[in-house]
Amino acid sequence: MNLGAEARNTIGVGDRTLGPDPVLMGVLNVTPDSFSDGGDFFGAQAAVARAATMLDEGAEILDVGGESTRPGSDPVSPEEEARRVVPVVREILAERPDAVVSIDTYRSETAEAALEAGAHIVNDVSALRGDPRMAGVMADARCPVILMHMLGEPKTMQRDPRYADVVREVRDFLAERAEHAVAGGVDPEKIIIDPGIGFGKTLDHNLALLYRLDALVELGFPVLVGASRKSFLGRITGLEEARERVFGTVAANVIAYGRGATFFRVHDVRANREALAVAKAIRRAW
Ligand code: PMM
Repeated sequence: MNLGAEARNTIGVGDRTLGPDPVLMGVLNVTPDSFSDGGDFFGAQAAVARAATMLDEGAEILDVGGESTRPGSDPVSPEEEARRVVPVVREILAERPDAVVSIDTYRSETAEAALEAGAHIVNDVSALRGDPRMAGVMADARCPVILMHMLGEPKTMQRDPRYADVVREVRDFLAERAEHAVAGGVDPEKIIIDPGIGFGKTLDHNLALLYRLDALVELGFPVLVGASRKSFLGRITGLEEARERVFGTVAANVIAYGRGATFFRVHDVRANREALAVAKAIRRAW
């Protein structure tokens, strides 16, 4: 699907427009087992404090997730997921009414509950495959939706992932999922696409996708990249501790921006904001 002759790099959220300048989405995992913040922010109060810090550091979106999708992780029940995220969404918006909140879920019930609590965007790592009701919920809510590529499922996705041509397959998948969303009533102008760094991909697959991100941009949807602290960066730098992978994250995001990405899902907001501000200034000067 190619909906516009030009690459699009903005998205409307209510009466606001996000992009074309780099937009940082701060990660707020409300889980006891998420790989990179290790449960530090489990509990609504700690999560809200972390959200405020990320907003102050320059995050434009907060991505609230209640189920870890790290490789090898097990799903939680829908009830438990909603119990974790809904109070956090509500509390963030009570304290910071101008915040833009996305909900990281593939379940329509969780998405509905979070939207009801004030969330603005749905971040669906299954690209509407996880729940047949999701497209309809998105269409009714008229909210932006992030469609991410994943090969397999979190429990097993890192067991020998294979592609004949990873860039072409990820691009074709995202084009097909966008068509599915639009057929289900989702406004094409509300779709963001994401190559799903680390989701059923080897180191080489991740590198190819970051380097050839322009092939996704050509589909005509804004592109989000979630490279932050991921294990492929540890493979390159030798850093086993996820929280130490900040410099590698920044490098990946600056390259991705140069290749046309607009949205960056990150844990370390300030480092990425400063680096992307410099990258933006250089692009403008050219
Ligand atoms: N990565 C994770 C979770 N959700 N959502 C999108 N759209 N893109 C991603 O790359 C992505 C995501 C896993 O990382 P985490 O455990 O650090 O949140």
